[in-house]
Amino acid sequence: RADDGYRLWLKYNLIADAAQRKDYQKAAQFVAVSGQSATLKVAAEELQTGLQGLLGQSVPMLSDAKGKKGGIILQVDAAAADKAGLGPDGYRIYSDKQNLIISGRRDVAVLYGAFALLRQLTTRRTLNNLNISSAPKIQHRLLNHWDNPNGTVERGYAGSSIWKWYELPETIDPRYRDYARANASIGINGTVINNVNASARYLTAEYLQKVAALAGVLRPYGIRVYLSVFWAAPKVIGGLPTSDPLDPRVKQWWTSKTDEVYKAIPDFGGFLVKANSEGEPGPQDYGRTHADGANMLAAALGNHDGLVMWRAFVYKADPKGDRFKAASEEFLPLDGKFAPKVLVQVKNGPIDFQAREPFHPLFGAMPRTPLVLEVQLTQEYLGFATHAVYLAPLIKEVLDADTYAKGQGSTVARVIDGSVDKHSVSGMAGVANIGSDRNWTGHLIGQANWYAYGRLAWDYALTSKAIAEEWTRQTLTTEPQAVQTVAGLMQQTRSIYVRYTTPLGLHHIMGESIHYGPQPWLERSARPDWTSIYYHRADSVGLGFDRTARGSNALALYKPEVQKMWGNAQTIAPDYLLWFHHVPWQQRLSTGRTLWDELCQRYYTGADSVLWLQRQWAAVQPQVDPVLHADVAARLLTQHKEALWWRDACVLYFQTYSRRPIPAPFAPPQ
Ligand code: GCW
Repeated sequence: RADDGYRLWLKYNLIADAAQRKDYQKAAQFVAVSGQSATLKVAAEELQTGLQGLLGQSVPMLSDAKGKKGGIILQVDAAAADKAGLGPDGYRIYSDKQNLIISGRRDVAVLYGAFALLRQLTTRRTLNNLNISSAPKIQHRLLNHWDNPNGTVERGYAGSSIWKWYELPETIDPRYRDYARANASIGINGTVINNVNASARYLTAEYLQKVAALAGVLRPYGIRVYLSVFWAAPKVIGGLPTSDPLDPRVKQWWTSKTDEVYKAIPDFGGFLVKANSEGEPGPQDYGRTHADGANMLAAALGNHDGLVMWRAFVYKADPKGDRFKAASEEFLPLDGKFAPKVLVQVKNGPIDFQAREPFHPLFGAMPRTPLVLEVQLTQEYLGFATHAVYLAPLIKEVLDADTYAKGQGSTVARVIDGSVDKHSVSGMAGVANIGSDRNWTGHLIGQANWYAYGRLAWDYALTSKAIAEEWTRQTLTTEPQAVQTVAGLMQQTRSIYVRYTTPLGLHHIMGESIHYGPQPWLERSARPDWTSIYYHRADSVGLGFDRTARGSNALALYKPEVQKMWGNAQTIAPDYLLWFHHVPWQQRLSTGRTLWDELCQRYYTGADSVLWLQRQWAAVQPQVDPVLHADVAARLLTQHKEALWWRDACVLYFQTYSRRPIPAPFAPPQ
C-alpha cells in the first residue's frame, strides 16, 4: 500500500533487517503496566501497536511482569523521578533485571517515555544497556491553531480546519486521537484550538460542550486545551454595554464565564489574547493598558490552574515611525505590572515571521515578565505548502541568539525557559501548519516542521540536523546514505528560500495581503506600514532600512553588545545588513562584491539552488515511498518556477534604482 502521509512519523512498518528485528524482539516480549489510568492505558496501547507493527510479533499486555524477563515495564515512581530531577514530565528508560523500565513522576511522563522508546526502534538505535533520562526545558509546549468556526484556517495551506464544529460534540473524528498521539509523541502538552483573531462563539455554552468533547480526546495524551478569546465577548455574547476590564460587571462576567469553562473542562489551560492589534478590540478601547486587561483575566482565573498568554504583536500605522519598535514602545513600560498568571507572548522577530528576522528586542528586555516565544510553523511568508522550507534552522537561530540581557550567554532560549530572570513558568508556541489534507500539512516537509517544533520545545539544545535525521528515519527511510541526503537538503532549504526571496536582510516585500510571491513595488496599502517600499527603502543611492542612530534607532532597543554586532555596516553579518542599514549600491561588502552584485549573486544562486534540491531529492528516489516521493518532486518543480519569479521580479525592480547591469555570469544573453 502506498504511503499517503497520514501516519506522519508514527509509521511502525515492519523492520526489514531480520537480525535487527530479532534483537529488538528479545527485548520487547511483553508490556507490563500496573494502574488503570487513561494515560497509562494509551501509553501501553501505543507500545503494543508500535511494537507489533515494527517487530511483527504479538506483544501481550500484562498487569504485572511477575518476575518475567525480556519485556517493557511502565512505572510511575515519583520518588525516583524527584531524585533524578526529572520534574513532572521527564522520563527515564533503563535496563533492569533484563527488562526495560520506563519511569516518570506522573503517567504522562511515562507516556513520553513510551514514545521515546518507540523512537529508539523507529530510528534503529540500540535497546541494549539503555539509560536515557530526558526532561523538557520548557513547561508549556503549545500549538496555536488559527482555526475559525466556519472551518477556514487563517494562513492555513493544508486544507480546512481539522476541527469539525458542526459534528461536535456527538461525533468524534478519529483524527483527533491521531492528532493527540502525534503531539504527545513529541512532547506537546497544550493546544490553543482557535484563531487569535477570535470569535466570541467559543465561549458560548453550545461551543463549550464541543470544546469539552475535544478536550476529552486529548486529555489522556497529556494535552490541555486553551482558547483564544475575543476581547469584546462581554458585549457580544454577554449583553453588557462595555468590555472595559475595570468595570465590575465585566470582571464579574469573565469570572463566571471562567468558572463555566472549568466546569466543562476541569483541566482547561487558559486564555490566549490578541488585543488592540490589527483591528481587534482590547482594553485600550477604554483607555486601559494591556496589563489592565491581562490582569483582569488572571483574576477571573482565580484559583483555577490556568494561564493568560497576552500577545505583544502590536503596531501602529505610522509611516514615519518604525514598526520594529512598536511592541517595545507599548510593552516595556508594562514590565513588572503583570499578575503572576500572565505570560507575554512574543513573536520570534519584531516585524512578522519573515524568512529571516533579528530576534525580537523584547527578549531579555522584560526581566519581570515571563515571555513565551511564538514561532510560525504555517508558512505564511515562506512559500505556503509549495516551497520546501525546513524551519528548525530558523527556530534555532532565534533560540541561540544572545540577548546579553544578563551578560554573555543570555540566549533567547534561556530567557524563555526562565533561567535568565528566574521565572518559574515558561512557554513556547508554534502557530500550527495542520489542516484537513490527508497528510496533515500539505507539503511533506511541513510535517518535519511540526515535528521539529515539538522536539525543540522539549529540548532546544538539539541540533536542527539531528532532528532532520531523526524525522527522516521515522518518516521516509532508514537507509543511512539516503538519510544523510534528505537531512542535508532539508538543512539548506531555509537559507535557499531566503536567498531567492529576501537576501541580505530584505523583508516584507511579498505579495499584498496573500503574502505569497514577490511585490517589492507595492507603494500603497490599507496601512502605510504594510507597503514594501516602507521596508526596503530603495532609492538612487542604495537599499535598506536605516535603524541606526542616523535612522529610526531601533538598534538602541538591544544591549550594547548586540548594537555593536549589528550597528556597523562594514562588520555586520551580510544576512542582517539591510535590516539595519541603508547601503549604497556600489558599497563593497565583506563578501568582496558590491551591494548590487551581491544582491544579484544571491537571487541567482538561490534560485539555482532549487535545482540542487531537486537533484538531491531525485537521488533518494529508490529509498522513498513512490507516492510521497512524487509529491515532493512535483512541488520542487513549482518551487523552482516560483523562485525564478522572485528572482526576476526583485532583481529587475531593484535595478530600476541601482541602474547597474546584472553582473556576469548571471546577465541574460543580449
Ligand atoms: O502575520 C500576521 C498575519 C495575520 C495574523 C497576525 C497575527 C492571526 O498576516 O493573519 O493574524 O499576523 O499574528 O496576529
